[in-house]
Amino acid sequence: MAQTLDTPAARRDALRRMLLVREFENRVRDRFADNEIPGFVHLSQGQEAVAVGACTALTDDDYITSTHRAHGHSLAKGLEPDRLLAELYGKEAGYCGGRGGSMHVADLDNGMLGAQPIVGASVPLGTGAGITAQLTDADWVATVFCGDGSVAAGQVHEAINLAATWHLPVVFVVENNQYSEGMTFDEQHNVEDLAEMAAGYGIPGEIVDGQDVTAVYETVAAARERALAGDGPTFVEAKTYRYRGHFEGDEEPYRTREEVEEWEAERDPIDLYREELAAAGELTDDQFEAMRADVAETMDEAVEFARNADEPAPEDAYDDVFVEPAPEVEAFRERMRTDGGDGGDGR
Ligand SMILES: Cc1ncc(C[n+]2csc(CCOP(=O)(O)OP(=O)(O)O)c2C)c(N)n1
Repeated sequence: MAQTLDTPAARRDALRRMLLVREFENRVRDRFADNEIPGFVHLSQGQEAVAVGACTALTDDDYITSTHRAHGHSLAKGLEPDRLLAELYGKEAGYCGGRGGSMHVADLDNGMLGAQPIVGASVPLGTGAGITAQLTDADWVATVFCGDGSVAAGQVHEAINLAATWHLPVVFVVENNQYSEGMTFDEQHNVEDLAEMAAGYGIPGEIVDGQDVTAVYETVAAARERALAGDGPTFVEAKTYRYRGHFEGDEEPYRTREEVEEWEAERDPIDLYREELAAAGELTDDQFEAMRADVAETMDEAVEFARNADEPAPEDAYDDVFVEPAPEVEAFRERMRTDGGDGGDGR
């Protein structure tokens, strides 16, 4: 069963999940600045309503694929903050045993097929999942998260075109946060709305306010129904904004501080939803403060967990790098050898 936003409790829960993403990334920002977290981190603060709105429309059986900016999607899909943070710390208790870090986290148990640091790579991965769903008559869909910059990559068009032509059960959610690394949207695209491109694939293109969790939820829920009904994919463009630099340490020469502050003051997805619930009489100040304290406590515990978790053992470095070929693969190779082919091993 998908979650909903149909009751006051469900709506408060969505607000809490947005707060959790925000606070998770506050901790990542600070701990990374203190050199506790290795590698690179890309924060999605400002974009919480897209992750939470979209994943609220999904069931536990649905799959998502994600990008280098994956913390929000992961938490919204159900990954626990302590094990996700442990992954960023490179610890054995992390979802990938500490081998993936922020940009490669995956957890099949929660339907998270993986963060993809190669720009655009989340899209063919999601289309591939859609092929699996179609071939197995599954009752789940694949939801792809990708950025506006990725839509300039060739593999994205190939994958969306294939999904459209084969009517695969996929929902493409393009998070248009208006920048791709150091480039503005206009420097990279010759259209005003990416959703216009959907016409070229022959699928619906929806534009949604990515700061409005309800709007994202409703749009993705409808796209999911469409996909499940066999009517194929939808291209959803969520207009949003990221508050932090492209990566932590980015000097952001491509935009002004005033622009960032204006979005934070006027279009913050958490403030907007909090105000909406308060106006509807569904959330008091005390309830909100209790929620914030609860999230802070969860994150205090997650930081302690990640800090104190064990490092992976050096002798395990090659674990999970190579897989034993499945019996079908061996049978296929044997057949190729017998038939005079290359056996599938490239020789
Ligand atoms: C194929 C490839 N080219 C370039 C990069 C470097 N790079 C990483 S993220 C990024 C920008 C992506 O922009 P967008 O898709 O809009 O996502 P956002 O960072 O805005 O969330 C670039 C150019 C990369 N990782 N992979």
